[in-house]
Amino acid sequence: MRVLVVDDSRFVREMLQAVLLDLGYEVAVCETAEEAELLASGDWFDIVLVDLNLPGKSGIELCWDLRVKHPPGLQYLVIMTTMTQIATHIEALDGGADDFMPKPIDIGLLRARLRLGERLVRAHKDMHRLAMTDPLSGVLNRRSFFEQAEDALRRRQRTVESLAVVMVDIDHFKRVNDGFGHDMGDEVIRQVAKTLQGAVRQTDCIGRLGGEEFAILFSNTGIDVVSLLAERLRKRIAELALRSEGRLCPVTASFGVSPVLPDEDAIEAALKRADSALYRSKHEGRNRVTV
Ligand code: GH3
Ligand code: MG
Ligand code: MG
Ligand code: MG
Repeated sequence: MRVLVVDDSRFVREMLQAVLLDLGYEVAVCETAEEAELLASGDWFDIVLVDLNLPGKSGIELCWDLRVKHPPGLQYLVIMTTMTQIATHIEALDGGADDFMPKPIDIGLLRARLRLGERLVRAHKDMHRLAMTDPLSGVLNRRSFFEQAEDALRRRQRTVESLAVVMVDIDHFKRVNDGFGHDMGDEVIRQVAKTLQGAVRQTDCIGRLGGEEFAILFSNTGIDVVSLLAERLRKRIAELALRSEGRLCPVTASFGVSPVLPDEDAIEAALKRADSALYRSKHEGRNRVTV
């Protein structure tokens, strides 16, 4: 867990930093809301401890801005203040803080707040992961594949970074279901997904777009290399040798590959081209890669 401390008092910063490091947190400290926003724009912080009175933008305004600008994750934001009026506490909570902590800081109370923050952040991360993942195969579901692809396209530096998509469709999958049963069909989907996942980098995203159909977005990889990778994946899938009650269940998949062109800011057109290439793979006899 990463914690950010924002306080214009050097004493408070140093004290909190020492306590938090001692508790095993990764810690960053700064003096102003403006510095905090700069840090938060480059790094993710799970818990932010913010002094109410800061020079310039106030602690409450900072909480609000952190909330608005970093919507998908959950940050546990705590306002620290010497003010004891209920009205200040209400203002802090309504302004985007999750909690407040009286100053001078009581270490026992701080630790309890941190435990609460960790519980909330963990629960949110678990939910987020569940919402993103296809439960059968463990890869991204259709919605989050498109979301992540969109992010990757937005982030890319068009002049230097090449992106490419690969569509994968299991061949004659109906025969698997019909000949070996639906459970074996599910197992084939899982094994194919595992094979795909085992052979690509963390930065590439894999999604299950439909029944027995997957898409992979390769970042920073030229089309020639992606074609070779697809060929390697094709081979690995054909070599799976899955058995059901002693009977060998043949599994192959067809692939279609397309670059994402430098002027494209959405992934749909590239997926469509990859799908046409996949269609040619099917047409020409399946178990092959077409670019
Ligand atoms: P082709 O080589 O042309 O792709 O033939 P195919 O039989 O794989 O093609 P088709 O798309 O017609 O069939 C896909 C089948 O996948 C139909 C559907 O019943 C089955 N299916 C879809 N989702 C699941 C799933 O989650 N589990 C299982 N076991 N079967 C599924
Ligand atoms: Mg202050
Ligand atoms: Mg199929
Ligand atoms: Mg299909």
